Amino acid sequence: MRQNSQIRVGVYCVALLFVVLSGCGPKKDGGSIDSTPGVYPSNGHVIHSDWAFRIALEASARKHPGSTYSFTLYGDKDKKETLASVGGVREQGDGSVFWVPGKEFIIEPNRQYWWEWADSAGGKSGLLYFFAASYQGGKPISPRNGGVMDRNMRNNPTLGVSHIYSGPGLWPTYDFQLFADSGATNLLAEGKGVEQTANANHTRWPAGVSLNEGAVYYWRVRVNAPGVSSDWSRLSSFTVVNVCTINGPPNATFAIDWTPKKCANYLTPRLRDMKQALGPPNGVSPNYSNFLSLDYGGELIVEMGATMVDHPGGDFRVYEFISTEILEAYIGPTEAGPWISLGVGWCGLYCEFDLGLVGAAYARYVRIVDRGTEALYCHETSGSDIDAVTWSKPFASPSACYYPWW
Ligand SMILES: [Ca+2]
Ligand SMILES: [Ca+2]
Repeated sequence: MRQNSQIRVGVYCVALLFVVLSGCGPKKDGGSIDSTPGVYPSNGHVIHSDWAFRIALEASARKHPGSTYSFTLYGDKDKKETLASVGGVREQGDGSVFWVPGKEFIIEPNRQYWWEWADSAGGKSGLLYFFAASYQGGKPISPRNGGVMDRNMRNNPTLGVSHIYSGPGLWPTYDFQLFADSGATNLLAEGKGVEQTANANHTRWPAGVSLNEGAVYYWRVRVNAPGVSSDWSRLSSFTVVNVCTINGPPNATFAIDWTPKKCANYLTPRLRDMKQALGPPNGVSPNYSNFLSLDYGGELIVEMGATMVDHPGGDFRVYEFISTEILEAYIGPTEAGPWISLGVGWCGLYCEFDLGLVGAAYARYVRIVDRGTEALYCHETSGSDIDAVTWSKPFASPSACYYPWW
């Protein structure tokens, strides 16, 4: 019987969010016998909310080669909600033990889980827990790499990161660095331990410096959370410009971020690609493709090719494929907001939105949030199905972006 059921934390998979899950397994220790197993997910850590989720004990069973193991996964710390359980699991050749709950159980992002294991020889864990990360969270998103910063933001520049985890029980922080050079030697501003913005999917950090129009800058971010790699992101570059000098296609051309909710891992894989919302409308039936299913409560942020300028009446359209769904559209001065709502609509083929409704002279960034009820059952096309975001008015003069409107 194991006397010590405390779990060694951080045995492996510490940087799980940035490696392929299947490449992350128990450490092969070459034959040592250890009565205290390491576990995956490591206790208290953030893990990727991938459908390929599994639970593993590291090389613990060699003292009990005939033992079988049971695992139970809970949705609450009081063990009232059993999500999945299994018994009779035998160890692998190297003494480790795995359990894959399988397709009948799917990890939801931004949620805390609890679990425990026991073996037939009397060994058992205490109650363990882990956190499931946001879908592709922890990314530097604003300004995007190769993107722009509106000249009207140059005296109040902000950098934005997507949250690694927005659920209860854990509050990650972020470090930011802004540089004047691509070699990351001329540090202009630094933010350490920046607290995550509550009730949001992104955190914006005000750099507190003034930037020069026409100049190129570089920045990076890192996440402070258990189980998440503390490495810096790759340097992102951006240029400070008058955004009304940017011409281009009359539709969304950059997919900035997609934040699904609990149904993310139920969606058809080809409909989980946010790039399907770029370009002109091209959704096709009967095989349902070329659009992004947002998920109930999910949101998408895109950047337009040419900057949109306010004209009389509606200015841009959100194309929603096949069905009629309810969604809300916003505009903002950066990829991470702050967002200003242009209203909610039931959208069939498309909904049209008017920049002038909120007194906006121009916009480059659009946020679309599904407003369908999250109580509905998850399915393969949960939420609004975004095919395209377009505008149809002629491009205006650079003077339209001379003054901020927000
Ligand atoms: Ca208008
Ligand atoms: Ca499309």
